[in-house]
Amino acid sequence: MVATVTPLRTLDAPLADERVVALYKHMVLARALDERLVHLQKEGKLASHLSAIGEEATIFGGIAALREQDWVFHYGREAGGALFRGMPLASYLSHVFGSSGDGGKGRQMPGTFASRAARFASASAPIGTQITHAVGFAWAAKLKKDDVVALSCFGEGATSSGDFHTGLNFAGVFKAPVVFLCRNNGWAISVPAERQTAASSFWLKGIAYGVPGVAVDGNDLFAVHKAVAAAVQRAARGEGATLIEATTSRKTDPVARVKEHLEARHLWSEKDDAEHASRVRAELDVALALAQSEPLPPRESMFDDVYRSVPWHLHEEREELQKCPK
Ligand SMILES: Cc1ncc(C[n+]2csc(CCOP(=O)(O)OP(=O)(O)O)c2C)c(N)n1
Repeated sequence: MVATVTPLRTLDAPLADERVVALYKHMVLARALDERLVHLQKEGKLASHLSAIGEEATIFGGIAALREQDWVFHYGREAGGALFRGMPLASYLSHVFGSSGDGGKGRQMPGTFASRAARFASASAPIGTQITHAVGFAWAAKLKKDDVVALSCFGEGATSSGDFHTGLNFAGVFKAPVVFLCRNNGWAISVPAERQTAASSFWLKGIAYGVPGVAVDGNDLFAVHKAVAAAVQRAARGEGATLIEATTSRKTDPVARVKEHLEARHLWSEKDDAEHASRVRAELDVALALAQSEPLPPRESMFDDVYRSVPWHLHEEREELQKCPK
């Protein structure tokens, strides 16, 4: 578990008071939500859960640096950032439990949600696919002359995928307005970062593609924000993509660091913290109970949305399914 608190390195460039307080409140919500979902997964009530515990500074710093019109191509750990950008908690939880309230009709792996409200594109389970998705989206926006930047979030393990190379090469050649945010937490399940590459770091992998690389302390909310905001501005000016490597370490709690920072700015107190924590607990109690009591989508809905006119053999299968006991 995360424990130590070390000072942030970018106190010289803080965000506006209300913005940091709002970010902190959402980081606390994300942490509490993660802790609850990890427990539910261990109890067998959830198929899987991609937790962001200890990695909130990279996720929130990156996502908060976007402009309203920008889109996120996420990995699955960025749910807290989606809530911060306006995805309703109820929609996220319906997705997680695959219930009838889920916009994806319960078909996607928990965590691979989409949200138009938050401008989050649907994620896919294969590692790295959100890199090429983001580049294609950004390239299309450029062709249409839309002022939109795509943020692609992935772990260092994804840099060994074919999509990483294809995506960075294309973005480099065509100057697609995309920001690659690589969260280096040292591990891809059981594979250590040094087995992903013989290079000395991940940020420098951009250089060969003509994509500048930036290294940042991934446990520092403001440092990540600053790096991503600069990359977004660069992309929006038509100068192309940036690869940011944000190194996270579970030894430094990014949420506690922001709390300490807020206290130093006299924007937050222990009393505020206790009150916020109890509000979050109550909100999660209600939302989790509601999501778990929702019915599942009707079984026969699995035949919907794929074909404009459903072929005869799927009609037959649907009828057969309906005759089976539920
Ligand atoms: C193409 C592909 N290979 C393997 C997997 C299995 N898998 C799921 S998560 C994961 C590790 C990803 O590590 P990283 O990209 O570093 O992100 P992290 O989970 O550490 O945040 C792997 C190998 C997968 N989903 N897709």
